[in-house]
Amino acid sequence: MERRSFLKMSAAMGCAASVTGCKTSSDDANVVPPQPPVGEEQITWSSCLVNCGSNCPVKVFSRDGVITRVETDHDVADGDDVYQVRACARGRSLRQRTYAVDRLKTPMKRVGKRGEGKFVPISWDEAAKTIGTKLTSVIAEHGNKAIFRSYGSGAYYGFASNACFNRLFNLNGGCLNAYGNYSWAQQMEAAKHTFGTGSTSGSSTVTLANSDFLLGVAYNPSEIRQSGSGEGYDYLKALQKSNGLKVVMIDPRYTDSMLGKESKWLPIRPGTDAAFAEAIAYQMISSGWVDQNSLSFINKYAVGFDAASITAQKELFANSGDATKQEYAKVMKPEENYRDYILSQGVYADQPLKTSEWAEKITGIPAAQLEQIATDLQNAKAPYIVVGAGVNRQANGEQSMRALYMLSVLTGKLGTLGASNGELPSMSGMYRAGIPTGSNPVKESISFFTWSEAIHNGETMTARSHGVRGTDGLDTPLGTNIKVIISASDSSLLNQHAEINNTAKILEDETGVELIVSCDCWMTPGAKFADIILPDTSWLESNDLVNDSYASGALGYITAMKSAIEPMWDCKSMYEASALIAKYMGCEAEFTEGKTEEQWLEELYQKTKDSSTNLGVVPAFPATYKEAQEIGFFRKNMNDNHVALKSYINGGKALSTPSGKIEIYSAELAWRAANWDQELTTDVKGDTITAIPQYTVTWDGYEDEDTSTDYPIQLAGYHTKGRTHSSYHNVPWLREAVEDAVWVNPMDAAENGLSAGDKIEMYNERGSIAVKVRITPRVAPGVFALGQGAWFKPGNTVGSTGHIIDEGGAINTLTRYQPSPVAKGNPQHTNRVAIKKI
Ligand SMILES: Nc1nc2c(c(=O)[nH]1)N[C@H]1C(S)=C(S)[C@@H](COP(=O)(O)OP(=O)(O)OC[C@H]3O[C@@H](n4cnc5c(=O)[nH]c(N)nc54)[C@H](O)[C@@H]3O)O[C@H]1N2
Ligand SMILES: Nc1nc2c(c(=O)[nH]1)N[C@H]1C(S)=C(S)[C@@H](COP(=O)(O)OP(=O)(O)OC[C@H]3O[C@@H](n4cnc5c(=O)[nH]c(N)nc54)[C@H](O)[C@@H]3O)O[C@H]1N2
Ligand code: SF4
Ligand SMILES: [Mo]
Repeated sequence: MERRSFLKMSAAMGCAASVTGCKTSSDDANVVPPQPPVGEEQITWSSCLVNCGSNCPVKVFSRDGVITRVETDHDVADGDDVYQVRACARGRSLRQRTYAVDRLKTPMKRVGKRGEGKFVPISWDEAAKTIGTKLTSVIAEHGNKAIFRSYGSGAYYGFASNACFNRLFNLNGGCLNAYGNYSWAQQMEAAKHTFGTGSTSGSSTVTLANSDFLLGVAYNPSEIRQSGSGEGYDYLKALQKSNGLKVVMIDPRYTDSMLGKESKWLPIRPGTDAAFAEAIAYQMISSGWVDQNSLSFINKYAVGFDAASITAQKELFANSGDATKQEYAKVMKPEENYRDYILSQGVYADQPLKTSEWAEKITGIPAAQLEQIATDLQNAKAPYIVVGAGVNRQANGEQSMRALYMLSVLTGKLGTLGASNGELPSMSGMYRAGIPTGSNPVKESISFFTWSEAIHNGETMTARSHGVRGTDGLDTPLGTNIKVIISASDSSLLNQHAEINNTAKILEDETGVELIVSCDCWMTPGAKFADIILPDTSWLESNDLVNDSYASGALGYITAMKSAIEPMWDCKSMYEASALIAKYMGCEAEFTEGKTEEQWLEELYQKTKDSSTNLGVVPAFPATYKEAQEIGFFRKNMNDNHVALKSYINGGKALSTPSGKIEIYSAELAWRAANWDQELTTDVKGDTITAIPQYTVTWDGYEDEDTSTDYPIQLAGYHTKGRTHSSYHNVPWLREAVEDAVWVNPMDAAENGLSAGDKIEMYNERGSIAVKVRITPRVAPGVFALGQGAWFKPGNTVGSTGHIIDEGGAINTLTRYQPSPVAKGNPQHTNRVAIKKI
């Protein structure tokens, strides 16, 4: 029997035997390939396409159609220009992931209740027909806004990516758009309203070598950019090249970005970064340093430091002839300026002084240390300030990010080589042509985070209430609820979205979403909520063309992926799946343009090859895609040397803010504050919008007295080395290498009678999880820290607040669905919990 038919048959038998479909446990040992490999060894190139920002190439060894091992790139010697792109432990575990026991093997349809996880195998034809027919009827009845493709960052590069579904939708009138993202929602708004940028325009990491002071807030490139050539590598190289660089890191956890590389680690209480920034600003302003040293810079390049600058800008807007700016002018209040706020004078006279003693009580950082940072910033010739996205995933993270960005402005050193403005480092990459998606005729767009609410409230959601974009006015509702969700390479359907128990309830209700499709490779917690499951081919079974990703550091690259093995079982690529559905929507010919996958790849390769960005790649691109696959991997140093705001400060190019300047005072935010809903009940305490950045006491924050008695512990989330989000959770090697245990400071362990390895229930009003304890001084006292992304796995026990205990330990069982004030983004790092030994 041919190997492919053997696999197909064993899959069909396995699935048909029980109505529950294929095995779903993520803990079991993995399936060993059913035949011992014998033939000649083949080496092919593939790539790890998770959303970690790197897309590392991997070398796949196979014999007789069976993958035998996976290695990293080590094909060149490490030099200054080109060097190895070493995959991390995750990429190197791809064999286990490919042969995982919970691989989806055939299309399936649900037979039990939603979420119960009972499925039976069906044919691709039946699956495609069901989906195509439903899409057509929902579009006819509710319009295209009722169709939604959820986030899906699990495998989003390449030709056969979930962009194929967008192409399908756009050929049929489009779908509901989403703006923002789970990564950077709040900081993108903060950067837009400060620098007119998207939050990734900081100075290139390589320029850090020219700095004399690094202030890294929640900055953790060593763990979140683990590629051997990514941002983490650039960070290490810059530290090595630098001369006398002082490194101060602010994080509740002692991360791998420190481990001796830092001059100082100052553990901070989660969500208090704005207070941290304000105390430093207070020192710099009240001491007269700003007046003597940077005031002329601030007056020239920024608006909002004092009342006079706001009055002048107000006047300019009022006389601009631009209707929007004239509206802004009406709500601008010069008395609400930064200097008065920081010094607690004028309209802010009733506020406590923002001294370092004040901030010490809030942040947990000693007053003397805060003062030292102010002094270091003042003395630095080129202060490199960088704020990681951990801060933006906090309640009112917009305020915290803006408050921190201010420090770079106060130094007056922006535009200098070695200095940076707090944004994430800018990075460029090589160009890669992808499948054309066409344009979406639907104009309306919701915040990515509010999709779960749009299932029942889409009809009434507006710009004023939910930040809906693309409608006619502030109070024009979106007008439609979401009726179909295509969740492709996506776990935000459940595991990665906030408040899992709430999301599950919304999804279980079949009167809400009428069709949920999951296109994945594994039986994930979210896939269990699907009505139809489409099994995708995994990367090692795919031919594709991908580039580096958004944080791959100074090196750019292209991988011409070649499948090491035939697609297993009855898996089909997202391209094939979309094309089949297109057939049932009457647009197959338009979808495929009559081309095979091979022809598409050849065409996209030619476009990629001819792009001017890609000139000088090593080795040179060969003539055809097929030849490129034989070489596999191409690299080029992009020579990044961006200096934040240089073109504005040294080149006179106006910023994209309404004033064209750095906005300490944002008139647009003043307008939003006046016009958007800001119902500040105790429940959403602190979710304010203000024209200048301000520290607020938020719900579930350190100073939130309403929840601190019942839930005394602040739980900080973070992105763990053992996974990329939920991806790779089902790889036993990685579960061993990076244990899913909650970090507890020895002082808290003693206070709560906890020993290493204890199992505890962590709970709040939203849910309960069971998790192991790891005792370590690497976390701030009073703060517990848990890596996000573990798979939700409800057990049989009811927890302390009436919810079934999640034995999987998914942090989103505890997080809250509470869109942030400006971005309507995800404050998933803000959590308060209580604990109980199990
Ligand atoms: N509490 C908390 N929640 C968070 C975060 C947090 O910090 N804390 N972080 C947020 C952030 S920044 C992000 S970006 C999101 C990420 O959320 P997601 O975009 O959902 O990312 P993943 O969890 O990696 O899920 C990707 C899915 O793709 C599937 N997949 C992988 N490879 C393939 C493939 O080849 N084909 C197909 N069809 N599927 C594939 C995986 O099995 C997985 O189900 O999570 C957010 N959620
Ligand atoms: N290994 C690994 N790498 C990844 C990912 C992954 O899941 N695993 N995900 C990728 C994706 S999509 C993204 S968006 C990025 C995310 O990258 P980041 O957003 O930078 O990652 P986080 O771990 O959420 O946050 C960074 C640090 O912030 C700290 N932190 C949390 N709350 C606070 C706070 O209130 N104040 C301060 N000062 N620090 C705080 C955390 O302890 C952590 O060390 O990582 C990418 N890379
Ligand atoms: S997870 Fe990221 S760093 Fe690790 S191999 Fe994959 S792309 Fe590279
Ligand atoms: Mo992300």
